[in-house]
Amino acid sequence: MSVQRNTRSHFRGVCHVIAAVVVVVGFSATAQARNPYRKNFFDAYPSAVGTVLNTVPSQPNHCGVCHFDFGGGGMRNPYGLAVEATDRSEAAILGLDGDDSDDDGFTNGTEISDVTTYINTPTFPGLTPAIVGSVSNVDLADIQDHLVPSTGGDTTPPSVTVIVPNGGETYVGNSGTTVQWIAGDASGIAGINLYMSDDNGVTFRTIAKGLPNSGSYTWHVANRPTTTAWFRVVATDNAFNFG
Ligand SMILES: [Ca+2]
Ligand SMILES: [Ca+2]
Repeated sequence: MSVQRNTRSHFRGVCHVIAAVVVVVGFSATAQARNPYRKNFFDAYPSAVGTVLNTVPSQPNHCGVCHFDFGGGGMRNPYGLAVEATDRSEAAILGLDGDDSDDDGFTNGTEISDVTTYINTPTFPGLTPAIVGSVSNVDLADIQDHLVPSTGGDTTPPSVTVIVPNGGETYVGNSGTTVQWIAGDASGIAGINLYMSDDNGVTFRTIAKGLPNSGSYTWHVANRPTTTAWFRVVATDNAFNFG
């Protein structure tokens, strides 16, 4: 199929995240073992008590500071892994204050307790827009504005340039091809979503979501012959603007 240059900049896609239902055997024993560490966290950061880190409408008194499953148990997020590697005492938790466990550019302490600089404090020290799709047993709307600190000053969408394909290419179905883009933003790029249309831009299908801004991706082209295909790259910045 041939691919036309996509010059549209507005965002059409809607995030659909399918939350996995995880059955945890022996949950009550896990919960009992977990409570002291949860208490240690809020003793270390008393300003976080009563905030989104403590409780959200869809999962009151959740365990989402450390676990992808907000109900508790299962795989830890990057901050949870860092806590797990210590003795999980209040002092040990405070010892992680200067680390950036989730690698979003802000230290754990800044995310949890800097209420003067940012408008959405606290943010989750173990979650970023790129990995928030891994959470379960919570309504994403409860937490999506609390992933990365924001000053609220950036209303400018990211700049995105599609490099390959940029028009006229022919791809063979059921084979892999490398697509490339360049995206940038003053607040930093939180994630990249890729879409394609095989009906001249009327509807778009998702190719991939939540990719790092690496500039390239191997797209396995579906075997749906068309001469009116479009390729779209959507970047999200850390202030939640789309471009
Ligand atoms: Ca961080
Ligand atoms: Ca974060």
